[in-house]
Amino acid sequence: MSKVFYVTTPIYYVNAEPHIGHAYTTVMADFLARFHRLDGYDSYFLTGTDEHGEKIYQAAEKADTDPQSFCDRISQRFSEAWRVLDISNDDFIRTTEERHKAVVRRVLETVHASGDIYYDEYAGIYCVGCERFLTDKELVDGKCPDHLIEPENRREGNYFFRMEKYRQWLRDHIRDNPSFIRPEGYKNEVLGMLAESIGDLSISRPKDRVPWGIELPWDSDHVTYVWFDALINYISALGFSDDQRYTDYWPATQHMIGKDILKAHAVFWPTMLKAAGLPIYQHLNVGGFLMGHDGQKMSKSLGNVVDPFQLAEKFGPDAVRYYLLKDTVYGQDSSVGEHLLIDRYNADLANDLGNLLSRARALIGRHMDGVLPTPEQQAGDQEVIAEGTALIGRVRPLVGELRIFEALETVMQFVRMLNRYFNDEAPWKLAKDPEQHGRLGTVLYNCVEGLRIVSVLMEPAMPGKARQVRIDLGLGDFTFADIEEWGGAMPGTKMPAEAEILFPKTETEKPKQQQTPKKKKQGPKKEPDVREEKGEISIDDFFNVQLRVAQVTAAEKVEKADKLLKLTLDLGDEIRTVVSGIAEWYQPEDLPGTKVVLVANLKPAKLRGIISEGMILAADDGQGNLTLVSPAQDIAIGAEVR
Ligand code: ME8
Repeated sequence: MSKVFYVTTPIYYVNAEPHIGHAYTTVMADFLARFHRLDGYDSYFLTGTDEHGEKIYQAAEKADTDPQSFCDRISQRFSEAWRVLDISNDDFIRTTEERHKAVVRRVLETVHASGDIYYDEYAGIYCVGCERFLTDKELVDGKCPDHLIEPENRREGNYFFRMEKYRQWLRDHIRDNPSFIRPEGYKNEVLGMLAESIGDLSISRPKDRVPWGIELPWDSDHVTYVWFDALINYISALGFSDDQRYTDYWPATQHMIGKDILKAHAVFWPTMLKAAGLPIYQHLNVGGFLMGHDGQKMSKSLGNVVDPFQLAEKFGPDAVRYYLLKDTVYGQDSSVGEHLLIDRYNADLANDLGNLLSRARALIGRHMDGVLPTPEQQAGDQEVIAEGTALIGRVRPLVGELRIFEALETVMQFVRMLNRYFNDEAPWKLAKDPEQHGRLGTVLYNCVEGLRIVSVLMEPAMPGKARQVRIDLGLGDFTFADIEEWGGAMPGTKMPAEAEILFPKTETEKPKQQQTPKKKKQGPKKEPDVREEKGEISIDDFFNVQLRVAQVTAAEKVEKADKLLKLTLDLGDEIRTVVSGIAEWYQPEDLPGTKVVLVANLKPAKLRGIISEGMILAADDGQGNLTLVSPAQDIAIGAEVR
């Protein structure tokens, strides 16, 4: 196979549990791995855990356990986290594995033999969080800006790697290969670092100080850990150097990291590889930080972490993945929160994508016996067809430049276009006219075919739900090569009769309703609230009313009730019956197709023997005029009115 793609995440420290920052980088890498797989690449994806070093040794001591058992336990937590988030890594490397340690010793021997490693006494300021000596310039208010701790003064005998020797070579390489470090801001940051001396890199610790590392092949009193150990995982996992995977994948390497470990990956790692006589990686992709509600970087040491397991349990792995990819700009910092996830989920997934699927399914079930019809395309369909087939060509370069949210937005724009097409063509109206049966079939076919293309493009972001879309439509799996042309959904395909709602709507957590009255009863006597006297309600009371856009699909008179009409309403994800007192103003035949606003969470009531599930809103001027409230512009059925 000629097209090859190798993507890696950082290997995560096992001194604490996985959090959403780790999940972010891993989901991003998984997106790319899956995207390239679907695009015909031989794609290989590596993640793993970084298990040696002082802080892990200390964490194990604190947990009153031996370091290896401690590492085993936390490393397992990372593997589990990635299963929960549907991460498709091909390998999981641990730095305490023998296959890794053997490669570290070999690389050390090579660089030592070439004279690029020497022994010296070193005195400097050391951050255990970063596991490296810092320079005074890196401090902010005397503290490490990433870990907010004061570094320690240290003096000890270390082995050093002659990193400075390779500075000029690295500068030239970065200048000659403008996309080596991306996005560009980080490239400039690294060039800034390289404009002055970078010094040599301390790569070992005396074993009597920290025993938890890999013994140096030529001096058993010293161990190496963290950078000279950890970075080598990217090649040890490929079976460096005689394994075919190393030969195949290493030249196509893309590292995904967070900006906190930029220097290690952009300066230490390429110079180490160069000194070992090895080719360097292709791209270093640098992500920004996810910040907590407090606006601070989420990190173990700051204690403001969000648990990716909990989010996935609540909203499903696909919603979490989609949110992380769609609501962040790669390379920049972003604030994350559950309410933002819910907004994104409801807008893109429940309203736009989920609704279209359930509406198309409902009509095919009702009018086509659940069988995908044969289309007879017309001029009016060409826009949708052209857009659908152009999509992969638009998305591919965006992903290539790591503009992931734009790539997903491009797909969502097409979903919205399909929704507009559905509304404009009004297949529920076509269904009423037997002569329009062919046209109805064409419109429904185009919606299904559009959804097929969307599902394939969404698969790297939401592997589970994307496949579910196709299962619900009776379709199988496809690659990107299968979505370059319109027509991959085979007419005659039978849809399953039953399907669960793809993205059930989810509500933002609101304060509990009964709290306010309770407080009033128990609290001391006070002046009546003026707003209560005026009949005002709190914002929470208002938020408790669920208003949604619905479309009337059928209307009829209620027997022996002059004022009542029985309406059938489509909310996208469900069909409701509502009895409404509008017969004086509306004829039943005028109503189908009209969009109305439904009070959706009203207790059902029996009116003339009919269960009415909600109320629709109408404006009444008190002078005999009444008009239904409709959205001013077209909007998807099911949309929330707020
Ligand atoms: O640095 N926002 O491991 P680590 C976004 N073992 N990404 C975040 C993040 C946040 N708030 N917090 C962490 C190490 N990350 C070393 C790496 S590689 C040879 C050795 C992500 O457990 C981000 O990708 O501290 C960051 O670079 C990585 O986790 C650091 O993970």
